[in-house]
Amino acid sequence: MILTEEKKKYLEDKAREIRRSVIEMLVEAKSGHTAGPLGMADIFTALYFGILKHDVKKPEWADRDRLILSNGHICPVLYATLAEAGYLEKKELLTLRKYGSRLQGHPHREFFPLAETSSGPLGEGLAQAVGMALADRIDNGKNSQKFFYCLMSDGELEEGSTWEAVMLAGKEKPHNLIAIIDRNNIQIDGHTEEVMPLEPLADKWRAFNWHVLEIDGHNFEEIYAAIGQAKSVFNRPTVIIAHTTPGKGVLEFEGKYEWHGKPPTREEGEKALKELRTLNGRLKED
Ligand SMILES: Cc1ncc(C[n+]2csc(CCOP(=O)(O)OP(=O)(O)O)c2C)c(N)n1
Ligand SMILES: [Mg+2]
Repeated sequence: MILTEEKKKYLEDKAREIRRSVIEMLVEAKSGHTAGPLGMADIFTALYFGILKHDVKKPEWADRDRLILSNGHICPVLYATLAEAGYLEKKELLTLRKYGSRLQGHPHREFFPLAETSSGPLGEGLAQAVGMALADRIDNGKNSQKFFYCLMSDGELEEGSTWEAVMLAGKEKPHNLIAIIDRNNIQIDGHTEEVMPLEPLADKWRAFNWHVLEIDGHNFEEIYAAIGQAKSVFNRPTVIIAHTTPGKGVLEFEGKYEWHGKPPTREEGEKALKELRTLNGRLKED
């Protein structure tokens, strides 16, 4: 996977569009989460526009890579990315959280099969991903062509069930499992290190026999390099601790846990959309 300057600019533009969609959806829904979706937009962009093996014409392709979203509340970024990639019409995004919409506030696989799992209750996704990777080992053995990416948050590392899954994967060592943690240091009502300290986080995963990488989750070069490294390790699962800024891209929202579960008002949204036109220093005309 090579990241050229041209591809980097392409990803930056996509990420900006995705952030804009997230804002528009949340304003329209009048409820939902702002910090996590904006903070993870670069990683979702890199995954869907450069890393994941997927095909918009064959969403159910058996050999597609699987993205398991454990922290379901950040699903606006999943929906916006899928729309950007052509899986759904952008206008459908504006039905987020509306009665009868398949775009629920937490993904529901029964209504929306593009989500590989239903999520919302935290601390479950890694166990599901480990199970999927081990089932794939039974089905395909060494011939497996796919990777399982589990996206999870730092807040849900405060759940005991997560560590059971970490322990099982440390034992069974599915090499095609890659966990990516949104290490944004916030959870619902405070900073993780105040609510329930997680550090030394990398050491904890290492102690459970995982291959551990730490990156800046807004740097496409680092995201690409980490995934490349993860794929080249054949005897263990990898965790990528991605340091991110919650609310990334809109100064007013950045770094504040208060934006964990609150949507922008229409006024705040309009201001944010203007600001996002100039993200990465390159003006984008509406
Ligand atoms: C099992 C469970 N307990 C509690 C909640 C309520 N809850 C929703 S989001 C959240 C905060 C989790 O922290 P994190 O995912 O890191 O938040 P973010 O960084 O996205 O703001 C909590 C406690 C939940 N969804 N599931
Ligand atoms: Mg968090």
